[in-house]
Amino acid sequence: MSRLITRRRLITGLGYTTIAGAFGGLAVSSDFRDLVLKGGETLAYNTHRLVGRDALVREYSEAEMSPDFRTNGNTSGSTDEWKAAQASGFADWKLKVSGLVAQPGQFGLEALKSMPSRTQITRHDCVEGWSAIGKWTGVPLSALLDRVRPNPNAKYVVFRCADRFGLSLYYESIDMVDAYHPQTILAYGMNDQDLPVGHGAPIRLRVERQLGYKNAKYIMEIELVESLAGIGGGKGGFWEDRGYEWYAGI
Ligand SMILES: Nc1nc2c(c(=O)[nH]1)N[C@H]1C(S)=C(S)[C@@H](COP(=O)(O)O)O[C@H]1N2
Ligand SMILES: [Mo]
Repeated sequence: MSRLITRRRLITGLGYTTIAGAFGGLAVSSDFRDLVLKGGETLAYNTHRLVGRDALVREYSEAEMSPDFRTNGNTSGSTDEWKAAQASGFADWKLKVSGLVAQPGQFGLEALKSMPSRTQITRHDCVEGWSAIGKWTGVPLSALLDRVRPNPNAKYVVFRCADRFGLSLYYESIDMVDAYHPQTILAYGMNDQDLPVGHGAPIRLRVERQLGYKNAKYIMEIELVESLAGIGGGKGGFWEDRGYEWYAGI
């Protein structure tokens, strides 16, 4: 088991830090890049499931929190629906939950806040090479799923967001193992405040065993599906459809 972990660390480090950095300045064949990144993807995925479906990532102390947690990607929602909700302080915003569930529903912020909550101080790692430690408060996704009761054939949770790149709204997906992981939360708070607009208000995903781009901001709808084939370009996320790996394990 320890050899597995060591290899995982090695390859993860190579895949996301050294190699990613080297790509900035070097022309490396895309076949080689795919080999390294896909190798890391498979290994991290298998390790997270073999070593422990519920293995927790490290949590930090208040003293270790980053004084500045930068924003990245879009820093605001852009749909009319999101803008109208923001204008009302998200008082009339509702998260829709649909797809392969026994009890589809809509949940306002107060409803989400009345469910069990979890606060965690974790490190966010962006594929572009920066990290920051922040405190997140939200409802465990497992608690919300318990309310809507996924059908046995539900295999992925898809997140649909309110911000666009070009014509496409941002979207992401995770599997049921990460969906029920204890540190996977829909965060409505950051660093003891309401989640700021730049960081994804009113709610964003924290899926702590994966890289930054999996942590969808500006979530409007959650859909449970059996296959990712019908979502966007079929690879399970906005960046995945543009070449990033779907399982972005850290
Ligand atoms: N909806 C949405 N979610 C998103 C993004 C985005 O542009 N739109 N960017 C991703 C990327 S690449 C990162 S690193 C983090 C940035 O989160 P932050 O703005 O809170 O730092 O959000 C991720 N989730
Ligand atoms: Mo990122």
